[in-house]
Amino acid sequence: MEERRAWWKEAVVYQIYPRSFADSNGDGIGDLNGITEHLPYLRTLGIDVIWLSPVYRSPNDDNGYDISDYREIMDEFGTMEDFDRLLAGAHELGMRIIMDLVVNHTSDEHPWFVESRKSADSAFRDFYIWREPADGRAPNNWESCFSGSAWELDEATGMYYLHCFSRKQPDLNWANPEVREAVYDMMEWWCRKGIDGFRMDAISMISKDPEYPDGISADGIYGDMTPYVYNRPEVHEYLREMNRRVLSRYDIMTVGEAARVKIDDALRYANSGGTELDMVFQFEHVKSRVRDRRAGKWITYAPTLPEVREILNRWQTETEGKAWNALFIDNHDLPRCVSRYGNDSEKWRALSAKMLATCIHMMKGTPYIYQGEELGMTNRDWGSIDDCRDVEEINAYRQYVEERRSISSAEMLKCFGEIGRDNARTPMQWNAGPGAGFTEGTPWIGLNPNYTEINAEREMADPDSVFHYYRRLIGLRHSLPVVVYGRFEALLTDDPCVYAYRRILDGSVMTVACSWSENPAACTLFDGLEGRELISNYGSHLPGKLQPYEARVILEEIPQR
Ligand code: TEU
Ligand code: CA
Repeated sequence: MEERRAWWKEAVVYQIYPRSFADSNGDGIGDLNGITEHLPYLRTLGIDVIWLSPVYRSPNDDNGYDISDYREIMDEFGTMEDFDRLLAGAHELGMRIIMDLVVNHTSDEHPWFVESRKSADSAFRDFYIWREPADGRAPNNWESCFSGSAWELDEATGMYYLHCFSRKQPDLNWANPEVREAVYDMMEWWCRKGIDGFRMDAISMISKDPEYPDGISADGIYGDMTPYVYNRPEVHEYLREMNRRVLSRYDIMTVGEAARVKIDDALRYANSGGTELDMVFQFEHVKSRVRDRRAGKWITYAPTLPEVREILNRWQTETEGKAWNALFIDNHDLPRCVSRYGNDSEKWRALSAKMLATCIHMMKGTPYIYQGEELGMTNRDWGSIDDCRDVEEINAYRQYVEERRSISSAEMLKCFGEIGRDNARTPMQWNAGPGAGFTEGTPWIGLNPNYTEINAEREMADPDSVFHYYRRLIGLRHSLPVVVYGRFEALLTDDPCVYAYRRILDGSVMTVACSWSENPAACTLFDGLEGRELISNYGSHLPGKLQPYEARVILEEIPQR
């Protein structure tokens, strides 16, 4: 089936976590002017769209994902004038900017909530989700994503409010049409400013089961809210309404963060009729199915090639012609991909980072690069809880190490080193100078000490670097329609080491093979294959096998009758 063309299908997106990207004034915190200064870097890389993690006014309980004013810029990040300059600067260089839309919840310091909590008959009471206590306790057993109960008792009225994330992130009540109108107004305000789209935070969670039933409990204390919070049927109604009211009236792109989404639901969210969103992030391939029960999600297990491949192949194949994919293995909530799926030792880091990039970027969908991924930035060690900054990590440490004592401090810190969100939030490594070129002051979160070796300045000067490899991958997507629109066909689906697939468009057949192994792996796909090598992380090849972490892409042009 012929795929309908769209600019956002042809684009490569780069995610910026502003707090950790570039500090222009020496206070140790990244800011908008820091981003503006580095726009030429992003232009050189070749990206088309910047996704800005939240820059709105926020008390920063969750680094901007707790918003107290949707129409102001966070003081530490600069001013609205700085934002306007950033937007204009990006547009001048041919890049677009999409904003993070965080509307599952606000900050408890947002005026809506300040009013809402004052009394049970406040005009804003129904903007949030309030319930009476049940037998003197929380209304149900739901556990928040950030540990502890998802309900917080509020003194003023003796009632509980729901917070799926931290207690400073009360959930908005989407069943209330006034809430929806207020959100659409705000979105419209940003669209009129000229922004180019939205990444929608936790959008699969905006509707809740009005019965608020207890969830199944694994630890006998808290219960799982998943069936009552995620991907409920009303979400699609709300999104169709949002689409009619706002999205369809602007030339923008939208991507929903759809935690726990299955393909069936994604086919609705990202339907090719365009009645909801353009695409969604699904998380099956980055979430581990293994749990050891001592500390909730906190484990050190890394997913294997067969697990990741089964999931991604299924998403590629079952969405074909029906919905568009978002391609990613890194973001601000995940460990660094080279540490988790590749090999971050000195010997293999660059090779395995390039291999993973090839694997993801040659698939069908819109690729997202998370800042520093293009340098092969790695996880770091977390020596002490005092080094950690993430509210999720800090709450989990309190619950499992200090209160329940179900895991030791050392083991928990090891888990943080494997899957903690702070790994993604260490400052961007610009150069080998003090502060890694990120700041002239003291960074708000400790640098990864390897910045003296791994940094943008060094990689830009080295044609063989991870950075230049990403630049070339992006270039291929921009120049070859088969990379964007070609049909996906899985190959070698039982191979223990090699991830292989084909992309096919008219007479173009692109064959991709990536070895996830640090040992040579048998592979005869390329033997006798006539065609042009588009990219590889090795300068020469061996017949019958792939070298450690080797990635190779060959394009055959078959004459059409
Ligand atoms: O994440 C929401 C989400 O779906 C969670 O799965 C989250 O990824 C997980 O708890 C982290 O380990 C979004 C944002 O991406 C995240 O940064 C915010 O903290 C969260 O919403 C609340 O706004
Ligand atoms: Ca700053």
